Formats: sequence, C-alpha cells, structure tokens
Amino acid sequence: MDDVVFTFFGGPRSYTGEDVLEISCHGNPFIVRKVLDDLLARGCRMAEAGEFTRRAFLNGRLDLTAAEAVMDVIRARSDRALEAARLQLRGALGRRIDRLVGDLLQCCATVEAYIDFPEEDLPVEDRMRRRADLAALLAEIGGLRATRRHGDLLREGLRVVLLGAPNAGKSSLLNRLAGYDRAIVSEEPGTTRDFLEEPVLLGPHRIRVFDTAGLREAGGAVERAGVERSLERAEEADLVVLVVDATAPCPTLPQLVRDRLATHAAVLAVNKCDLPERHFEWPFTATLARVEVSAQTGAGLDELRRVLIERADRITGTGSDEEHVAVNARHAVALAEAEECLRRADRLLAEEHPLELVGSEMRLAVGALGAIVGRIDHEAILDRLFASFCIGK
Ligand SMILES: Nc1nc2c(ncn2[C@@H]2O[C@H](COP(=O)(O)OP(=O)(O)OP(=O)(O)O)[C@@H](O)[C@H]2O)c(=O)[nH]1
Ligand SMILES: [Mg+2]
Repeated sequence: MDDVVFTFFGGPRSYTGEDVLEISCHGNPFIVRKVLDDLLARGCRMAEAGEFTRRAFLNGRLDLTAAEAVMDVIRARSDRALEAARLQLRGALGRRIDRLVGDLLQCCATVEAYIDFPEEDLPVEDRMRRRADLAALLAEIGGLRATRRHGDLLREGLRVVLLGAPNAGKSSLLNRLAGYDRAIVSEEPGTTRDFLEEPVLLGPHRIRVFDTAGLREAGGAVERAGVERSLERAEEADLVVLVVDATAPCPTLPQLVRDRLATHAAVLAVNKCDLPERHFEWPFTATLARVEVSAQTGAGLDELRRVLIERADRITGTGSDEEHVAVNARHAVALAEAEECLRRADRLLAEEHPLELVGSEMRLAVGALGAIVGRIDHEAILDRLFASFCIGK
C-alpha cells in the first residue's frame, strides 16, 4: 500500500502511559483511508474524541488542567494564547492548585485533630491563627479567580471597537488593520449601518476589531438602530479606538461614549492626516493616547498598531512570568465554590461554633479545588496527613 514509518512509544512513559504504536504514512488522504480500512479490518477501532488525552489523564500522566491546556494549545490563535496554554500544560495552574490544597489540608488537619479530643477545645490563639490561614488561602483563591478575565481574553480575543462620527474613516481603518477590503467605504456619511467584526493578529495578540455605524442623531430608523448597536459594542469593548476626522470640527459624542472614554482603555486616532486643512481640536487629549494616522496612505498605522499592542499587553498581562496562569470558566466556578466554603468556615471559627462544622466546610473546599485538577484521591491524602500529624501532647 505504502512505505510507512512505525514509531513505538513504550509505556508508562508514553503520552497515554500505555504502549503506543504510531504509523506515519504519506499524507495522501486516499492512502490514509486505505491504511485505516486495513487496520479496522484487522480488529482495530477508531479512537473517540479526546480519547488519547482522556487515557493520559486516567493513567495519571496529566491532571485536568493540563488536559484542558492540550485543547488550548490546539486552539491557540496568537502567541500570547499559546504561551499561556503551554504554561498550563507544563503544570503552572496545577501546581498552584496543589499548593493551595496542601496548605488547606494542613489547616484542616490542625482543626480536625481537636475534634477527636473534645476535652481540649481549640485555644483562642489557635482559632486566630487558623483564621489568618484562611485569610491567606482566600487571598490566593481571589487572585486566581481574577485571572479569569485574562483567560477569556486570551481564548476569545480582545474586543477593540472603532467608534466615531460618520465619515471619520472607521471602515477605512478596519480595512487597513485587516489587510484587505473587509468593509464598504464611501464618501457618503452613514455607509456602515450594522457593525462588522474581523479577527486581526496584532503582534502577539489576536484581537477582534469591530467597525461600527457612525454616531449621529439624524438619520432614519435603520441608521438609528445601527447607532444603538455601536453603543452596545462600546459598552462591551475591552478597548475603544475613537476615530476622528482631522479636517472636521470636534464631533459631539453621546454621554455614554464620553463616560466610556474617561473611565476605560481608549485610544484616539486622528485620521485623514494626509489632508492639509486641520480643524480638529480635541478637548481631552491629555487623558487619551493620541495617534495621527491616514487610513488612505497608511501613515501612522505602525504607530497605531504599537499603541494597540501596548494597551493589549497592559490588559492581558505579558505571560513572561513562569507561574503566570489564566483560569477558564470551569476553574472559576470551582474556585468560587471553594471561596464560599472557606468564608463559611471562617465565620464558624469567629463565632466559636463546633470544630466539626469548620472541618466539614474545609473538606468541601478541598473537594471543590480538587475538581479543578481532577484529583479524586483527597481522602487518601487526608489519611496520610493525619497519619503523620503529631497529636502526642
Ligand atoms: N484623504 C483621506 N480620506 C480618507 C481617509 N480615511 C477615509 N477617507 C475617506 O473618507 C470617506 C469615509 O470613509 P469611511 O471609511 O467609509 O468612513 P466611516 O467612518 O466608516 O463612515 P460611516 O460608515 O459612514 O460611519 C471615504 O470617502 C474615504 O475614502 C484618510 O485617511 N484620508
Ligand atoms: Mg463605515
């Protein structure tokens, strides 16, 4: 059929932990099909989706966060997303969670040690110390939860919204950033009615650029609906680029947009700088990064890209830190659950409730954190901890 190469990976140090045989044939789909048919006829079966990684997880080669990172590596569409996925694959998040669980178990063990000896209630200073432990754990969990936004931005891409008056050159700018004629451009104000979205690779970032309908009060029902949508995009934006025409007077902007510019990440792009006559005076220049561009000639575009990359870096972090993590939605839910339990444990400690209740909340928190890495053997860890725990006083 073909001349092929067989590669044998001996367990337990293979990807799945089992013996694996890989067949590399020539990349002709017809040959691949023939080889597969032959293997099926000999009693092999096709793997299910994710089966190799699933087996790797079940055989303890990967924890769940690393298994998820395999998916993130496959789906990564920018350098930043790939860096973050590779860090998670190498266990950056798994280690943070393991450390957290270890500290929590230590705290839990101290509390539970007193449960077996009811005559010796936990002394006041020990309660204080345990509450300090819980505060440190809660701070770490809060920090991890806060990386959720970063994770979303890496996976989905930063939303950059081009806003401005009709004819300012928003669509021309989108076309420049996209590198092709994505949007219709014309001298007629009100050309863009509905918003357009285009993914753009900007240095190490993947951003989603939105071109929107020009902001103005006049216009018919369709244009007004378009302006509504522009404002909605502005609300959701991670970064707003206000596009203004250098040859036009300062546009009057809706209050919502002015608030957005004052409080959120925004860049001012003064367009049509190739034209000689300049009228534009911007009242809030000091608060906005200002870039002079010409969507027509391409002048200033490199500078605009540089400013956008710098802003994006500031929003997502740079990922140069080896312990840098970015949790996903599943992790965030589990972290929130653990946080709830520890808050309750702290309240129980503060109000001097029985230690059984405190210990039970802590164990629930251990379970929630364990679900992040997919560890099911926490009972075993607890047993080991208790076995080594010195009560001998
Ligand atoms: N001279 C010059 N003309 C420009 C420049 N950028 C855009 N234009 C022209 O300005 C007009 C409007 O450009 P568009 O990109 O359609 O503007 P827009 O902001 O998308 O307009 P609406 O969709 O109507 O809100 C077109 O005739 C463009 O050719 C520029 O940098 N220099
Ligand atoms: Mg347009």
